[in-house]
Amino acid sequence: MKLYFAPRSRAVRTAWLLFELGIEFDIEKYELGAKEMRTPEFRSINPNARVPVLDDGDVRMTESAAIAQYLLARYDTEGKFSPAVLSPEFPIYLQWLHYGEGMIMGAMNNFVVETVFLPPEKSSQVHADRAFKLMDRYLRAVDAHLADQEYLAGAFSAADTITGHACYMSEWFGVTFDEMPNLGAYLDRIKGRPAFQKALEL
Ligand SMILES: N[C@@H](CCC(=O)N[C@@H](CS)C(=O)NCC(=O)O)C(=O)O
Repeated sequence: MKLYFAPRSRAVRTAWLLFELGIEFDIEKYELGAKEMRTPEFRSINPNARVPVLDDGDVRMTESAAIAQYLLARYDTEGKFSPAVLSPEFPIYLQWLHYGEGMIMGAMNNFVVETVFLPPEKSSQVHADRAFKLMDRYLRAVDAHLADQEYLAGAFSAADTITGHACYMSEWFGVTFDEMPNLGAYLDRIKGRPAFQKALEL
C-alpha cells in the first residue's frame, strides 16, 4: 500500500487510520503548495493535485472519508473501528464520518481562501467573517454531540480520524474551545492517541 502524503494536510487522516489498523504502508511525501504537486505526473495520479491519494494494488482513491470506509471494509475484519451495521451506533458513525468534509471543511476552505490565499486587495472581510461563523456553528454541533460520549460514535472509530481531524485543523485558524469544552476535551483525547501522534510526525 502506498500513501501520497503531505504534513499538515488531510493525508494525516489516512496515515492515522493506517497506524490504528496496524497496516504497513509506503509513503511518498510532498509539501503543500510545492511545485511537485502541480506537475503533469502528479496530476496523472490525482487530477485535482491533492492529497491524500491511496494506492492499494490496482485500487487508487483520492477522498479521505471514502478511503477510510474502504480501509475498514477491506481490512478491519474484526470491526474494531466502526460499529456493527445493524447497531444503533452505525448511522451515527456514518453521519460523523462524513460531517468533517461535508460541513466543516467547506467553511474552513472559504476562510483560508479569504485570509491566506487571496491578496488583501482581492479578499473580503465579509466573506471571511461569514466563513468563520459557519465553521464555528458546525463545530458547536460537534461539541453538543460530544456532551455525553468520549468519541463521535461512542467508542473510537474511523469517524474520529476524519471529523476529529477537521476539528483539530480548525485550531490552526484561530478557533478556540473555551465555549466548546466537550470538543476541547475530545481533541485532548485524540492528541493522546499514539497512532495520531505517529501520523503527525511523518
Ligand atoms: N475532499 C478531499 C480534499 C483533499 C484536499 O483538499 N487536500 C488538500 C490538503 S488538506 C491538498 O492536497 N491541497 C493541495 C495544495 O494545497 O496544494 C479529501 O477529503 O481528501
